[in-house]
Amino acid sequence: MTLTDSEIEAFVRNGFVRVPGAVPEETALACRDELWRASGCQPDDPATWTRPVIRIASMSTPPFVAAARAQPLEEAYDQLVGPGGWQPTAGLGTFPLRFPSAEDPGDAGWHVEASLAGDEGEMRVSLRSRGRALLALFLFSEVGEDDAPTRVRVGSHLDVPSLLHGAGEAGREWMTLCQEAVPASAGRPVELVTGAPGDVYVCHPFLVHGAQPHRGSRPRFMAQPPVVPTGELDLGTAEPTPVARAVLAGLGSAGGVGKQG
Ligand SMILES: O=C(O)CCC(=O)C(=O)O
Repeated sequence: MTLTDSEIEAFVRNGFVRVPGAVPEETALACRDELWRASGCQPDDPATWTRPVIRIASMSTPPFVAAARAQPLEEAYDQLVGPGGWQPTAGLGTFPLRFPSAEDPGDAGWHVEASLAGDEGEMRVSLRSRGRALLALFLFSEVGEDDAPTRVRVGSHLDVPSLLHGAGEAGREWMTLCQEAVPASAGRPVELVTGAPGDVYVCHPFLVHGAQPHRGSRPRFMAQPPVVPTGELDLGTAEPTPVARAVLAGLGSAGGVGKQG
């Protein structure tokens, strides 16, 4: 298995676990090369890096399929969400590519990820995390402290469940939830998502995180796809998954919650 018991406990406590080399380096570098081509920029010509961030929606060519299906990750998902609790994907989505720039990228605020769409198409988040089992942060370039590593608030996933409790299956509108989750987690320590191509940070769906401007010299390439669940979190079972245990811990509840959440 990919994760040790103490790594699983750290995931429950901190809201994320790093899986070094989850994707083989040659696969991660093949992904990076494809992302360069998709960006329209040249790796060896900084004059072509004219924007602080370029977002690429999704990629499903063989290296991305291989990255999404990397065995250590699938094992980690089984350990955190439960076997059969998540859906395999044929590729990866949302790549924020960040380039050295004095310009504000305009998208570096703290937030939790949205999980589901409401009746009006608006983005929402629910206590049982309908639509999102996990957030995965895949590194496709070397990322040091100056290279716009994603910032994560350690333990902030524990601050979110009480904001969702009582909101029912439809949960809450994403932006208004973030407006409360961000101040609620402001005192949490911050860690940076640094590492090597092929490292993946597997995060709790409620982890508060944010981008930042790139102050270094090497562009930062990553993906931040959801891991999509097959159902909703079971918070009433005698054996909750690690993701559900963290939600219960956030609620201060050892014995589970009622069916409506
Ligand atoms: O680019 C990053 O470091 C994180 C981006 C992010 O959190 C987002 O776009 O939702």
